[in-house]
Order: sequence, then C-alpha cells, then structure tokens
Amino acid sequence: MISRVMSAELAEHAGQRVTIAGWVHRRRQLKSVSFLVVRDRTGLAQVVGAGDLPGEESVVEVTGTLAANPQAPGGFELVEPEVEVLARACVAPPFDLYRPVVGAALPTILDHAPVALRHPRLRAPLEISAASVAGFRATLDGLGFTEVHTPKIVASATESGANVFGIDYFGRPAYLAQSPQFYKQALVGVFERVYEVGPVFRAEPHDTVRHLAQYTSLDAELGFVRDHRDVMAVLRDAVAGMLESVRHRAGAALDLLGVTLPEVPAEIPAVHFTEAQRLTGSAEPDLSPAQERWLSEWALREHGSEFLYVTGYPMAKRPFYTHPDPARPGYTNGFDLLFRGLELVTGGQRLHRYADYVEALAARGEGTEAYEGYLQAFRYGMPPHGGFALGLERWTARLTGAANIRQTTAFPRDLHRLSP
Ligand code: AMO
Repeated sequence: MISRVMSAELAEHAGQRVTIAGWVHRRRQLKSVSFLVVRDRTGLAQVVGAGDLPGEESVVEVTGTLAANPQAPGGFELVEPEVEVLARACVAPPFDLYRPVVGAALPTILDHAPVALRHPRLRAPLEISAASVAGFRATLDGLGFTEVHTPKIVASATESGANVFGIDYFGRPAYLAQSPQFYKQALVGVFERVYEVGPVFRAEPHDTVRHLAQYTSLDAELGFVRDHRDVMAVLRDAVAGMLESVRHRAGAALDLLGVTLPEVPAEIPAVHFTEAQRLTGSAEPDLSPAQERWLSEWALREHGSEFLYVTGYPMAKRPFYTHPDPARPGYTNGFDLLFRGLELVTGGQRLHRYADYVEALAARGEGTEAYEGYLQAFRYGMPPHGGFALGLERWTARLTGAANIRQTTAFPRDLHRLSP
C-alpha cells in the first residue's frame, strides 16, 4: 500500500514532509507559480510549485512540506513538491470536474460515467445511497434479521409475467429475477426474519424518470406477524435507521447537495386505499403518479409527514401471494409507502398456507406447476408472514431531489442504455 496522508488530515501534520496521492483535480499555471489540486477520497489538497503539470484526472503521488495557507482547501498546502505521475490521463475530461456546477447534460454524464462520477456533486448521491444501505443493514441486523443472497437466474416470473427478461440457461428458458419474493418467503421458513440487498431486473417498456431495467431492491420478510401492520412498523424503523446512517456517514454529501433530510414520524400516517380514492376523487383500481403526488402533499398538510402509507389495495391489483383483508372482501393486507410524491415501497402480508396458494392461483386461472419450487416451503408449514421491498434508486432520488432516477446509480440500465 502506498503510505500516504489523506487530504482531510493535513492539519494533523503541519510542518511535516508528507506524501499524498490522488487525481489531478485542477491544474493552474500562473506566470510565476503553478498550482495543482489533488483529489483523494476524503477531499482536496493543494500543491504549489510543481514543475511540469500532468493533465487533469492523471493519477499522482506528491511528497511535499505542509505549510499553512488559509486560502488552500483544509488550510494547508504542500510546498517544495516532488511529483510522481502514476498514470497520465490520455484525454481531457468531457467537462471540468473542478467547477462546482456540473457543466454537462445527463446523456453526456451517463456516456462518460467512469470519469463523470468523479465530480463531487455526481458522486454525492452514490455516497448517500451507500450510507442508506449501511443503515438498512444495521437496523435489520439489530432486529434479529439474517442477510440472505438469492438467485438472480430463476425459473418463473414473480411479479406477473410481464416485464421479465428471458435468458437461455444451458438451452433451457429462464428469467432474470424481478424480485427475490419467492426466495425470501422460503427463507422465512428457515430464519424467521431475512433481508436482502441485491439487483432485480425489470424489462420496463416505459422510458420514465422513475424506472430502470435493473435496480437495487432492499427486501425484508418476517414471520409471526399478526398482519401487515407489523411489517409497516419494521419498515418505519428501517427507514429511520437509513436516515440516521445518512446523517452520520454522508454529511459532506448532504452539505454539498444542500439536502434536508425528512423526519420519520414515530407512526407513519396511513390511509386505506378506498379513503385514498375518496380523497383524490378517483374510482380507478390503482393510484396514478399524479394521485400519489397529491396524496403526499395531503399527508404533509394534514399530518406533517413526508411519508404516507396507503393500505388495502384491491386484490385484482396485487400479486397472487398477497393476503386478503379478512374484514373487507376484494381488498388486501398489502400496502405501499409513498415518500415525497412517489411510490417508494411495496409490501404486505402474504398467504402462508399451501391450500390458499392453490386456490389463489386457480382464481387467476393458473395451475401450481410453474410454482412448485416456490410452493414447497408451504407444504411444510410456514408462519403468518409479510415483508416489503424498497427501491434504492427511488429513495436516493427523492432524498437528493434528483429529477431523474438515472442520476442516483453509477451505470444505469434502461430501454436504451447498455454501456458503459
Ligand atoms: P414492486 O414491484 O412494487 O414490489 O417493487 C418494489 C419497489 O421497487 C421499486 N421499483 C423500481 N425502481 C426502479 N425501477 C423500476 N423499474 C422499479 N420497479 C419497482 C419501487 C417499488 O415500490 N415483491 C414486491 C415487494 C414485496 O411485496 O415485498 C415487489 O417487487 O420503489
């Protein structure tokens, strides 16, 4: 390992000769003196008086003496430097990475993602996303959940047959997993409480700012619930833990983007689907994006909450594994969590008896053949259970105010984009 001082720690080494290493963030050749700003994972450091300066984004190792300069980042700069170029940049970046404002449109950014993401503002959402996942894991670990990893190549579609990518699996048809749904349920039979952070695939035919063909799903599933409300309570704690972690681990990214984190109420307000219909004056069996936005505004106005649960979606609009509401025929124990105008989470209580699955599939005109692998767990006894899935990119987009979900993941996959 190259032994180096990080740019955030310069003050601890005042007056000493130190080595830093990183990327040439900016170079400036004035008449009498040259400035080099080196970027590492903790921030920026200024180097004064280096001779021949390599191009921006070249990788350098610089040894110099730390002198105080209130104008330099961190209040110190390296003087009398010796610069070793570890890798010289062959081309200039597509836009200046040192300017505070990103001077490029989204397609340019995405086409040049490996270098564009080095811009502190473009990297910041990824830092917030990483901190969110750390908080999700820590919270669920603390609640007795076990992290699991389930196959992404599967034999049947989970979230209805549409939007599924087919692949050739050693000459047999297979699919890319649309969700870990069946596996996380089966693992409730093993661990009682499980979660997974992993990629899921949706062959989304729509080119929207909130859909990706591959996204990261934060899934959880737990046994021995009374109904979906126990799941909603766990989700509330997971969201609070994610925000707490973002606050602690990604403070610099929040400041850079000027993000204000939401408060999570001790109990997130909830409205039944029929009430949501009444409030929005709709008779449709699902909520439109415009209605979701309206309901979010209503929740903020009426309850002072940026989060809102909508419960009891109609049976016809939920997958076959959803538990019906015993008290309201035609409606489910399924819910969505809306956050700042967008559906962020889907969840609910599931069926847990084998016979109920057979019946639910039959009611939708399906046999059990395609699902035998999945249904095995239920033949052997499963507790009442439920769970949820939170879309990580939607979460980060809503937290950071990103207008497009493509700004919240390093290498987005969509209808048109397969590279880089
Ligand atoms: P659902 O299909 O609603 O539910 O997905 C759950 C959450 O995933 C996010 N999401 C997406 N994000 C980006 N691009 C997409 N194409 C996309 N599609 C969905 C949303 C959504 O709320 N098995 C159930 C979950 C469960 O009941 O546990 C499921 O996958 O944030």
